[in-house]
Amino acid sequence: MSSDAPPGVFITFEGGEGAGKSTQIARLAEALRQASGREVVTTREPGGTERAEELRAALLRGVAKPYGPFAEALMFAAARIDHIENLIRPALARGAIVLCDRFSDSTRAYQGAAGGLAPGLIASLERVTLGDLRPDLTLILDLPPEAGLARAHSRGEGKPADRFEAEGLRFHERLRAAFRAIAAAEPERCRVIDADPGPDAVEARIREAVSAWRPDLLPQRVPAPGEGQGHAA
Ligand code: T5A
Repeated sequence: MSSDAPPGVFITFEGGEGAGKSTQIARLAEALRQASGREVVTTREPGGTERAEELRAALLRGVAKPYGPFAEALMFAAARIDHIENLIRPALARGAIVLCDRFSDSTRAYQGAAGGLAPGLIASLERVTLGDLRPDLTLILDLPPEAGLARAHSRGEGKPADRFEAEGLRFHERLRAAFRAIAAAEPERCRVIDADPGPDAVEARIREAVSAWRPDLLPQRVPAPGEGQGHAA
């Protein structure tokens, strides 16, 4: 970290397919820029750097699928290592707020809980890939998988489903349970956000969660005079 930079802040967004992460990251980034005046970097996994984006394209085409979940997890890890070293750590060292669309919890949920890799193996891989880096806050966007898949399909405009969207409903139900279990196991780091309502309502819930966590980054919204108060009889 440069001597006068504030400590960087690392926030990850997680959840099933089509949960609304990209939509909400853009909104939170704008709110944080305005409220804190700090540099806000938005990025995603797999991807975020040129080399990791190349791996992303291969992963979403299903190139690693025939090799099994362990090989697939290694390929996600390879993309993550490049992303951490070349984008995330430098941004945090500059004092930026980094908002990342998916991170290591996705490996736990997709390749671990839903893909069948043993938790010990996932934990070892996480240790060597992340080193001492951990998200400061993880927002888990939670909604029934049918709703998320319908959103992802409607946005796809006739494009075929990618490697993971094409998995059956049971797979997506296991994912949802896995993300909820991660939140229950690490309540200090994780907040579950109901992602079922419209984008404005979800945004309000996310702002509330971030404000409660770090009011210095995003102050609580001051209610207008009379707003939220009951009427006198
Ligand atoms: N993966 C990833 C692993 O298996 N292991 C790993 O370690 C990692 C890092 C990435 C895939 O890789 C897997 C998981 C994924 O399958 P992706 O395309 O990035 O692929 O997949 P998603 O992260 O699921 O991205 P999506 O774009 O599909 O979903 P988002 O970002 O959650 O949703 P968003 O914001 O794009 O919204 C989807 C549609 O819904 C609308 C939007 O306008 C959009 O059309 N929408 C809403 N509609 C109604 N109400 C709301 N509240 C809405 N919010 C958004």
